[in-house]
Amino acid sequence: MKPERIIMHVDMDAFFASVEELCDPALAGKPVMVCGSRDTRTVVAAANYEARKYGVSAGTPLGIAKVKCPGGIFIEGDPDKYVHASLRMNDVCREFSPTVERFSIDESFLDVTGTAKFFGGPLETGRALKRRIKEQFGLTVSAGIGPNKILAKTASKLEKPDGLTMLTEADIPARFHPLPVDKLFGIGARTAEKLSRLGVRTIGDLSRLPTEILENTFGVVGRLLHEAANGRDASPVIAEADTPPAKSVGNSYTLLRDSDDDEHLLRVLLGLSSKVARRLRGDGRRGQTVTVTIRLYDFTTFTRAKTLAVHVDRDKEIYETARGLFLCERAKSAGRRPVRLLGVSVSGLATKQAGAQLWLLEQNYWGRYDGMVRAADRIRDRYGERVLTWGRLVRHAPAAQNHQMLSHQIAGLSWEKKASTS
Ligand code: DCP
Ligand code: CA
Repeated sequence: MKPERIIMHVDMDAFFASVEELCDPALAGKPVMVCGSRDTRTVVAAANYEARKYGVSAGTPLGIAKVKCPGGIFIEGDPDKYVHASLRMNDVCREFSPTVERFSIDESFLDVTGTAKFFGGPLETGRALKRRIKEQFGLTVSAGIGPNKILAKTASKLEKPDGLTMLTEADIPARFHPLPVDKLFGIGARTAEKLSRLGVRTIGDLSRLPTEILENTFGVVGRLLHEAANGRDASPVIAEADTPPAKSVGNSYTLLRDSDDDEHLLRVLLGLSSKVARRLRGDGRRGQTVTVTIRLYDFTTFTRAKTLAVHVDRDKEIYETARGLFLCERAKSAGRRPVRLLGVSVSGLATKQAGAQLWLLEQNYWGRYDGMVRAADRIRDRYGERVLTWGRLVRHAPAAQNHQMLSHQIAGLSWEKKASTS
């Protein structure tokens, strides 16, 4: 018989807001909310626990948050910084098990069945991981431990923030079943609403509902719901190395305001091309087909693709191709109508070796450029994405608006930070 699994779920507390507090110690103890651009399309993305006392949470519209928490500090989010912090946290998780699945920007599952004994048992492993993250980065996380993903994820929520909770099968009747059904991993608002029409309030109510009723209402998902409500889940933790390689690598960006300014749109395209190129290089892959997506203000969407003669992973080649496709589309169907979203992706992927037939010939031409790109990638790996970028993007960045760029290094996490000089 297989030994019972030991699964840990790690969830950063008030993630974006906590990273901001790390950047600026003056924020400690104050209500902090991270949001999108100050003037458009914005809701609170993360509220620290101090701000939550005023009734603000993720998804609260900015206007309402300002009324509920008038003395609060509102910070424009900086996704690159959070991704950087997230990757560093995941590196720490991998010190505790080789089987780590990144589940979202601030959540990971670890299968510690084989490794927990080295740390003195499941709870000791959780304590050691929390201590390591706290000491190295100054951030708190909540960890949940259980025999499967469902119980581990439920456990991590029970004592937030800075929690460490274990749910075993024996805890199911007293600690799992009394929870509201929408706390069950995988139940969204619509399923919760359908369940409430069936008279289901708690996870226990769901576990007692005959499977036939669930299957009639939810189809095949019905059986899974029944299993989940009984604390059973056989799904494995899938380590990144076990995930089949993606067929394409892409990034898209919704503009803060719709724009018909092609110069501005091309700068966005350059930023996206650089990101995609960097991800390809990070994966040791190159791609042959570049695709550009243009979504207009009214959600009409155009995609155009071009397949190149060789596989590429350089910012320059991807951007030049994306630029050609973009300008061609602007001259035709997309006209000069305002754009809402731009995307760049590269497909037709091959490993660098397979895609490098022209490698020797190319080396003479690209040698110094590639050396520079490799050095830049290493610097970004260490200090975050924003420390180095194209001059063209810097000149037009919000930095021009009374901001100076400061390089920050806080307890092992380093990045560049905007500081208002006005
Ligand atoms: N996030 C977002 N928009 C949302 C919800 C979340 O941009 N509607 C971002 C900000 C969060 C991060 O994702 O910091 C992680 O989401 P969580 O739901 O885990 O929330 P927090 O980490 O902020 O808080 P908690 O301590 O409850 O986990
Ligand atoms: Ca979180």
